[in-house]
Amino acid sequence: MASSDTIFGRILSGEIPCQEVYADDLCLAFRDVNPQAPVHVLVIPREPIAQLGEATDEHEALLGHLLLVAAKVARLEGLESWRTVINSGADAGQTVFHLHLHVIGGRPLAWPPG
Ligand code: IU
Repeated sequence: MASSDTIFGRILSGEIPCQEVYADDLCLAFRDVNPQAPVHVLVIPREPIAQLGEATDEHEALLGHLLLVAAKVARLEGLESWRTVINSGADAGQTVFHLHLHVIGGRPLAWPPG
């Protein structure tokens, strides 16, 4: 499936609404519909990259930007500690094949994840 055909592509096009937290020319951040913590925000690039494992050298600046936006979202949400997770591939738990960074916080987080 092309990444632009995923539910996140439909959120980016405005076809499906979301609870937006932050947006700029390169990305969108919105609340996860099934939050795993008091704060659970997804940061997605507007460019439809299916998963981190498919990113290339030309995405270097974009990937750096997404990390900085994750930190910005954490600040906007008032988090001092948080976790950013990228699941790449089905066995890692990826279910939506449009690259996304989870920003999870607002409660103590255990390690390692399952
Ligand atoms: P994952 O890393 O691919 O497993 O994360 C996908 C996330 O997308 C997961 O936390 C879902 O709850 C979330 N999500 C969403 O926020 N809105 C949706 O319409 C769908 C999934 I489908």
